[in-house]
Amino acid sequence: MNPFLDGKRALICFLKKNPHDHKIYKLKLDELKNLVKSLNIIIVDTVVQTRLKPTSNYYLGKGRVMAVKEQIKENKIDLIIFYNRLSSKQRLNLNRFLEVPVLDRNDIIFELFRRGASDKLSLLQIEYAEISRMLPYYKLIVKEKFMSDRAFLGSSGEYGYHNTLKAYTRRLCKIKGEMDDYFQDKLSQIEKRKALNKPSVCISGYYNAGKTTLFNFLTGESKEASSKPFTTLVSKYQTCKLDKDILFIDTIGFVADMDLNVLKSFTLNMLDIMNADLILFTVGLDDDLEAIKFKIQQGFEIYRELRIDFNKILLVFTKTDLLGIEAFKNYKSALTELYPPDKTIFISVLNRFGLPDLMDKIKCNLRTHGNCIEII
Ligand SMILES: Nc1nc2c(ncn2[C@@H]2O[C@H](COP(=O)(O)OP(=O)(O)O)[C@@H](O)[C@H]2O)c(=O)[nH]1
Ligand SMILES: [Mg+2]
Repeated sequence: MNPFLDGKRALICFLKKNPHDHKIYKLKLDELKNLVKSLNIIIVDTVVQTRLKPTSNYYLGKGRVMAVKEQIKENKIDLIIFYNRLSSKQRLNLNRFLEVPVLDRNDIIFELFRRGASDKLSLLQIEYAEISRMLPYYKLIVKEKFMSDRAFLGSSGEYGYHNTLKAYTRRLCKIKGEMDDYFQDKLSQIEKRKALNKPSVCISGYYNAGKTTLFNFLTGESKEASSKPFTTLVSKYQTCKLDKDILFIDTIGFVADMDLNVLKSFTLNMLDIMNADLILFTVGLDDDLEAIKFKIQQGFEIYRELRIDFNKILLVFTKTDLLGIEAFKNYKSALTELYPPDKTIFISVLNRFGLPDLMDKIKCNLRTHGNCIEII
C-alpha cells in the first residue's frame, strides 16, 4: 500500500490526437481505469480533449487546464492522472499550476510493479528504470531550485546543483553493479536450462489473461494467480507434467500501448520471451470483441518490436467458459479469421476445455519451428 495513493480521489486526463477515433481511445481509457482502481484510487471523473498535438507547456490546452483546476476545487480532487506520457517540463508546469500531484500512466505502471515485486532483482530493475526515466525531471527541479540561488559559475547554487545530480548518477552506478551480480547468476541458470536441450514454451500476453493459471495446470505448480495486474514479475520455469521434455515459462504480462522501455526494464523476462522456441500469446475472452481485437493487434506490435518471429507465436484464447454457446460461436468465427487456424486455440482451464488441442498444437509447432530435439 502507498499512503500517498490509497483512497485518493483522482481525475483522469486523456488527450485524443486522432479526431476520427471514436472507440480505441475508450479501450485505452478503460484499461488505465482498471490499473488505477487496482491501486485503490477513486476515479472521480475523466477529461478527454481532442487536439492534434499536445501543448508544450501543459499537454492539454490552457483553457482545459484552467477547467481542470476548477474541477480540482469543486470535486476535492487529490491527484491528476494522465494517460499520455508527460515531458519533464509539462509535468513540472502542471504540478505547479494545479497544486496537486500529477502522474502519468507509466507512474501507475511502476507503482504496480513496485507492489508486485518481492525479489531483490525486480526491485533493483524497477529502481534503475525509475531513476533513469525521472532523471530529466529531477534535473529540471534541481536546476530551478539552485538557479534561484543565483547559480553562476562557482556559486553555491551551481555547486549544490551538480552535487545533487551526482548523487542520482552514483545511485544508478551502484544499482547497476548490484544488478550485474544477479544477472550473472540468472544467465548461468539460463545456460544450464539450455544445456538440458528441452524446447521451451513461453506463456506470454496481457496481465489477467490466465497465463499463470495455465502454467500451473500444465506443470502441476501452484504459483499465485490473481486478477491483480503484474502479479508475476519474475519468470517461473517448470517442465510439463504430461511431457517432461517440454519446459514452460510463465512471464510478466503487458498492457495495451505499453511503453516498450518500461517492459524492457525487465531484461530477463524479455530474454525469456525472445529465446523461447514457442510463444503462447494468451488473450482472455472476458472482453468484448473490439477490445480483444485491439489487444491482439497491440500484442503483435510488442512482439514485432522485440523482433520475434511470428511463426513462433500461437494465439491462445482463454476463459471460453465465460461465454454462452451462441457468444462462443460468434467470437470463434470472428477471431479465427485473424490468424492461421493451426496456430489458434480456444481453451478454458476452469472447464478443462481445449487443453488436448493446445498440447497437440504446441508439439506440432515445436516440431516445425523449435530448434529442438524430437518430440513424440
Ligand atoms: N473463468 C475463468 N477464469 C480464469 C481462467 N483462467 C484464469 N482465470 C482467472 O483469471 C484471473 C487471472 O488469472 P492469472 O492466471 O493470474 O492471469 P495472468 O495475470 O495472465 O497470470 C484469475 O482470477 C483467474 O482465476 C479460466 O479458464 N476461466
Ligand atoms: Mg501471472
